[in-house]
Amino acid sequence: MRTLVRELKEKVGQEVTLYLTLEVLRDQKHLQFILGHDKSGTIQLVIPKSKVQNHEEIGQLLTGSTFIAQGLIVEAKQSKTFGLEMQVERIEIMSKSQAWPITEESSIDLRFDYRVVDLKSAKSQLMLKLRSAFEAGCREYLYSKEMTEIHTPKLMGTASESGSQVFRVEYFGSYAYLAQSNQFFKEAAVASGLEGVFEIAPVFRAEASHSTRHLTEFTGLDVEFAWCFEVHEVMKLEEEMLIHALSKLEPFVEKVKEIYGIELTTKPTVRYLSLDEAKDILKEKGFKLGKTQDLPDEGERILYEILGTDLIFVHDYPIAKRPFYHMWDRENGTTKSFDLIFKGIEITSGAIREHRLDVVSQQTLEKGVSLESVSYYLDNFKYGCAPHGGFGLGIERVIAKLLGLSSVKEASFMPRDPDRLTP
Ligand code: AMO
Repeated sequence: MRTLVRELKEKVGQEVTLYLTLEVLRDQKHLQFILGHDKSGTIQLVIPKSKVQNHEEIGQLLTGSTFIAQGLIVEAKQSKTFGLEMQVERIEIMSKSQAWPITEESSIDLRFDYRVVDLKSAKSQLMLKLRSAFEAGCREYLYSKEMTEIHTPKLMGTASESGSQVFRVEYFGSYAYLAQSNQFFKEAAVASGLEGVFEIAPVFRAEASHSTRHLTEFTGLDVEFAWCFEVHEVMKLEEEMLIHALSKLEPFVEKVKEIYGIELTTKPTVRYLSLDEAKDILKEKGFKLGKTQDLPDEGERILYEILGTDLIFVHDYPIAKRPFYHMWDRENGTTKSFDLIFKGIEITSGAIREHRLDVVSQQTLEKGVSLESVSYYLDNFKYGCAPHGGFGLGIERVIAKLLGLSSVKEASFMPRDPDRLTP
């Protein structure tokens, strides 16, 4: 029966079986020392050559090799693995690793070429676990709001948001498009009568960008819910979701400090600003933006530098900068929309949507989009749809900022960018 490393404190004086991966091996005249780990911790093994027949084969093992070890757990004050070690009686080798082609110091490109090895590093392991816990925290909050998780198609007959940034793939003698957003579908789910829905799924963007904030495939957390009327209701829900999810990362604080050398944000500070207010703050620092201008990436970063607030909700973007499906406020020339900036980078766009067929049709035309090209989307509103709003969040951007990663690519399991489709 398998014992986990974290259970060994209760096993002193007992024979146990461990399933391990080799970290380091030291081969001496009469003894071999191995540091091996499982998912729960690392333990030192001592192998007396006189007792273990296959010690020569063991001596050839390299980092990453996997094996099953049987032996006695004993106290050993000098052992760095919490004062315990195993006196090995038997080792059964499961797989022999070749020499690793990368180290933590290798270039980011080489590390991505060998992502399968890079994922074995303590940094990658922690990133993957933290990411999973963050998503679980968001899910937990959204379920508590009685929302339903949905899974929408990623193959589409037409481009989901706009003609650019879309991947076209061959589809039985014709073409299909990879979804750049689940906007149409999540609103269809609300129109169906589900009052709150969410999805955590891949989003495809054919952006020929080599920046540190863009992937061609990222993971979107999309939320949409009925019976909300003002953009503050949408922002509040997202704020609560993030505060809940980040608080759930508390158990990672120490490990993140040890492995990444940074303080993990589990209690973020929050601020709300209209876009005009944000521009005024930037103006004081000599960063001038016109009335209908958006915040450029640089502006987001500087705003964070000035305010020092983790989560900055910026609302009321001009009609000129927002799509036809947002609710417009014609009097002010703005939309009931927002962006959320986390530690200097946009992680979310959201809005109250226009649910009235005549109004959304008019806005579609004013944006120069033909009604025909969005006829399926407009069907959402032809047969009755409650007022609603929602947002889309990029998971990799959140994780990259939480861990101080150099690029969103490092927060992706196997990143996809204009130059990378493998491994
Ligand atoms: P938007 O296009 O702003 O909004 O996307 C939402 C969020 O997704 C993330 N994101 C990206 N992450 C990595 N690589 C990319 N290329 C990339 N592009 C976007 C960002 C961004 O804030 N339908 C709307 C959402 C809504 O209104 O509900 C939408 O897709 O974090």
